[in-house]
Amino acid sequence: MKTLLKHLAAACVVALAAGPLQAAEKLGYLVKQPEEPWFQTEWAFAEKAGKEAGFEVLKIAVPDGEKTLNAIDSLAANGAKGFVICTPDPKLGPAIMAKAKSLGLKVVTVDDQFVNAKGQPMTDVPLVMMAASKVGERQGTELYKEMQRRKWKPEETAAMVITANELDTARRRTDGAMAALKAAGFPAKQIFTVPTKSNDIPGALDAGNSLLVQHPGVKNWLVVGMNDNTVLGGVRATEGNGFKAENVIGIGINGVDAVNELSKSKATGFYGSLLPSPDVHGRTSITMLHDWVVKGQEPKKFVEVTDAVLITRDNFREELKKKGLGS
Ligand code: FCA
Repeated sequence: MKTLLKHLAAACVVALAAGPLQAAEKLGYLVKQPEEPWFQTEWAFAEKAGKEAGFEVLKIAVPDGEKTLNAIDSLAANGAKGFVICTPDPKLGPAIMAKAKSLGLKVVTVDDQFVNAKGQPMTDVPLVMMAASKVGERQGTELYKEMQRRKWKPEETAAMVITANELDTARRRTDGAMAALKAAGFPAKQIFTVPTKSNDIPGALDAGNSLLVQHPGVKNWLVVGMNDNTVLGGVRATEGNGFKAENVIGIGINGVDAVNELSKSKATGFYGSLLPSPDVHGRTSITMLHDWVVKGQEPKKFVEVTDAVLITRDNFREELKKKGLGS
């Protein structure tokens, strides 16, 4: 009898120990703009990583601060131990961290870095992001190259730069593009900036329109912005103001958000896009979080994802496929 009880007790201990290990870990993945293929790609690759390693990814759209804080509550109520987030507003950083801490959730940021009340980057929170300045510089270099290929005269050409300077990654990209244009020899006085009110096509279209009316007499336009939608908005503005595709060169950033445009039967002023690695962002950020939650392995504070490839109408299907992003 005694031995039987001993065995039973031992079995209970084993079952108890095994219990929590059997339940698949739940981790959140919160993104500010789920309508962008960029974020859909991050989600898809985070889910893939989850399937492979046996955890569940709870995908939540967080377009504003209220939805973000509610999402964190509901993650905790559902037993999640942490989340990856691309915040709708970097200034929400302290509120997000306070809430996560109070609920015992771990946080990894992706793409957009949190800032504190003084506007300084919260470098203590792990971050996975693209090499923003480098990608921006590449955008400027490629624009200049294409302009030369078309034999445009610099004095007949201007650059429309649609900015979103409150977002650090955006500011670094457009600053990088302007620096590269100037370094290549593009006249600084023909580079014009305009801020966008929202990081989408309608916002950038408005910004582009207001810039164009201020600079009549320009024959050719280069269009710079922090991502594909911003550049698409700028290109739409040139179209609305009577510019033909051959007089406009727009190069976006994200790549996956440019597929519809590059698939159009006729070329537009949107010449191409720099495609970084949304797949790597999704997989790396969620894996760092998972290792932290499950193995107690502290993530690196900063992971920069480099290398971007220029996709155009000529090569986009092939290049997307190479990265496992083709349809
Ligand atoms: C920011 C932009 C996105 C994407 C991401 C990497 O969050 O808004 O479009 O470029 O950085």
